[in-house]
Amino acid sequence: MAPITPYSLNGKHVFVAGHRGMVGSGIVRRLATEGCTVLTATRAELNFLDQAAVRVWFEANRPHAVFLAAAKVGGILANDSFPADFLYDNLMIEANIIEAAFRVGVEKLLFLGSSCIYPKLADQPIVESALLTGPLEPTNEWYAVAKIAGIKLAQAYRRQHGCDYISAMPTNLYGSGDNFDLMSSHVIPALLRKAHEAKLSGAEQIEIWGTGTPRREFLHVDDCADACVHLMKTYSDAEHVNVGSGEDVTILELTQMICDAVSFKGKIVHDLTKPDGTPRKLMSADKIRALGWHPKIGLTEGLSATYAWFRSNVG
Ligand code: GFB
Repeated sequence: MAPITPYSLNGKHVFVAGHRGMVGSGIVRRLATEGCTVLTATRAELNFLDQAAVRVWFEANRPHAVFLAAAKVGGILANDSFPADFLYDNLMIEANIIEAAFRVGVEKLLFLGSSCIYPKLADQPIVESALLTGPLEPTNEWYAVAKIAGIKLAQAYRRQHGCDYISAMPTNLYGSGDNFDLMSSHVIPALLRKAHEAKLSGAEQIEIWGTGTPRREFLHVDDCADACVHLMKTYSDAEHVNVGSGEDVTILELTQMICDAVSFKGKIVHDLTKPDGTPRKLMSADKIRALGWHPKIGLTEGLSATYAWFRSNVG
């Protein structure tokens, strides 16, 4: 690993691309204590798919640092149903922002990817060097290919132009600001909503997708935001860094924890017409731990906090 090059955010203008999303809003909250000026742009103000507009925005605002948290995201069904959107939108967003950042001399940029970049059957826990060693999980290969391209863009600008661009690969994230729409969401918001609505209506059961046997690793968005700021300040190298808790649960175990958080006591049944996705994707947390970071919010605590947020803001 290259020697650490500390990068201070104090006094800097820091652009959070995607500040209305779950991760972007978490990063904005986390930056409040860093002494920096946070720059944001709503979709109405700046369309990241529009290369010319992105260049104009960067020339006008000239940020020192960029968190690239803007992306088209969704759960397993959304990924499987809209492959063109997931590939095209994510390629354009990252290419436009990275090139515009280079043109105005951004000092440091952190690109956010996803654990689905790894081969479907990678050895577990998955180490960073497993990238591009095997075929991808078919339900989300389009999104994965776009995110792999983002990592490679950051590496290419580092190699050709000496840019200090780094990449973080978070595991499955959840928390305040999540998407609770049942067709497009990830598993945690979907099951929180299903259990909540079943409790309110007095239903005897909730339905989960698939067999419940896949294993997933989860991280609260506030931990992810903290990790991103930590990496921005302390990491400077070409290889991406896994951002996870280092622990996973089966979807059935997760469902039981969610039923407990919601106090829903009914049965769990399965919709086997829906996909399971990859059987397991537990990432190795060794690298980020060696960089001095570890998560602070356990899954039980995080699920309760997310349920409280859902009840105040959505349900
Ligand atoms: O969170 P999720 O949609 O994403 O699904 P992936 C995780 C697991 O939960 C799958 C099961 O095995 C689902 O079949 N599951 C059970 C449910 N019930 C439900 C439900 O009601 N809704 C949902 N959504 N799932 C995504 C990728 O994969 O993970 C993206 O498609 C991205 O590219 C993201 O990487 C983090 O973990 O399977």
